[in-house]
Amino acid sequence: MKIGIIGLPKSGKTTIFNALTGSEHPTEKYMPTHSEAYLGIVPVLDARITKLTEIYKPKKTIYANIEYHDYPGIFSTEVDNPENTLFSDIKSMEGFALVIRNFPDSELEELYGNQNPETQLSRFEDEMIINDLIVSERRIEKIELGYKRGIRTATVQNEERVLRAICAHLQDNRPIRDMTLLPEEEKAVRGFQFFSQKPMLILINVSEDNYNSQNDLKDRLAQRGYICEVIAARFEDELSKLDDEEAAMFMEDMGISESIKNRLSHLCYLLMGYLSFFTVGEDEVRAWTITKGDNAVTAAGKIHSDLARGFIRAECFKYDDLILHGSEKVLKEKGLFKLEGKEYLVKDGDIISIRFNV
Ligand SMILES: Nc1nc2c(ncn2[C@@H]2O[C@H](COP(=O)(O)OP(=O)(O)OP(=O)(O)O)[C@@H](O)[C@H]2O)c(=O)[nH]1
Ligand SMILES: [Mg+2]
Repeated sequence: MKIGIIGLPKSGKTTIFNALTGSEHPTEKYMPTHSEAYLGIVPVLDARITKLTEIYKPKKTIYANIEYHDYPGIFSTEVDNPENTLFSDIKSMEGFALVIRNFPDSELEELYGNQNPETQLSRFEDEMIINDLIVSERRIEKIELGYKRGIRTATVQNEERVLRAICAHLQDNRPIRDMTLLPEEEKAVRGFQFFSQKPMLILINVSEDNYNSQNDLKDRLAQRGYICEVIAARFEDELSKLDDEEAAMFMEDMGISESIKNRLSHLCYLLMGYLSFFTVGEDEVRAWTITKGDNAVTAAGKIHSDLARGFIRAECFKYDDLILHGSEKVLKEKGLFKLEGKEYLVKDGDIISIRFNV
């Protein structure tokens, strides 16, 4: 899963990235923003995989992971050229974590303005919307030029229709992610990788002192449909450099239940509507990521395209049942070991083995 950490300049993106990845990129206040994104791969430490490793004692354990890309501060002045390379890189992300500065710092406020969190969010949403609008309007103009030259296929007409609906929605100042697009409509415009179509979670970066006083803001954002998390970034960065025992002590003081790594992993799965299924055996215990609503063939295809092509059945049992009853043998006796067909919708925590023939 690829998540882009984005936000206005000096909102604390790199501080959060360092806390997530254990890296030590500079976060100097007066330094010009970095020109390239930092990339970090963070394993999703699913406790179920750890438990399955104890049970199966495989040669290899493979956790899922999240690729975080920490971008330089963007949308700082005006709309950039939509074809700018940084933008196209950002557009290749599956989802965004938008960092909002809500810690007091008079120097940063003087340099970058003292905008309240909701103003920062609107500013970001507006910039995304304008950008998407420019891209869709340009494409419509090109399509119209094509019509004049006699290029009028059903595919292009369909694309134009969807783009016009998108433009109307954007002109209403609403992000595309709020639109309900049919699968074929979504497919017609997928190539544009619109900013405002991507799922976006909000990270409110606060000082340690204000960590526990953000409930009103959280509620207001939740009412608007955002998933958000309060983060005392500098504190979390310091925590991530401590050993587990020491970190646990400080976390308890602050009322932080889990490491920032784990909290964000949960939120990213929730944001993207992803779930995990597992494969187990002597060789390997492994977590796989799919989208809620994916069927057994799609899940098989994640493992290998041959498994999807030659799919016969999925042998399937549930992680929770395995833990409850102790062994695959008991599950079989109790009828909790199922053979599922192509249309079976894979659930979070399913343990699957694909029968196939190619
Ligand atoms: N007090 C306080 N300062 C913070 C916090 N997070 C970041 N800062 C400070 O804000 C400044 C910028 O932090 P960065 O993490 O580099 O911010 P950024 O968003 O990556 O900045 P750019 O990439 O340049 O846009 C630094 O001086 C940090 O020390 C925080 O949680 N509390
Ligand atoms: Mg940065």
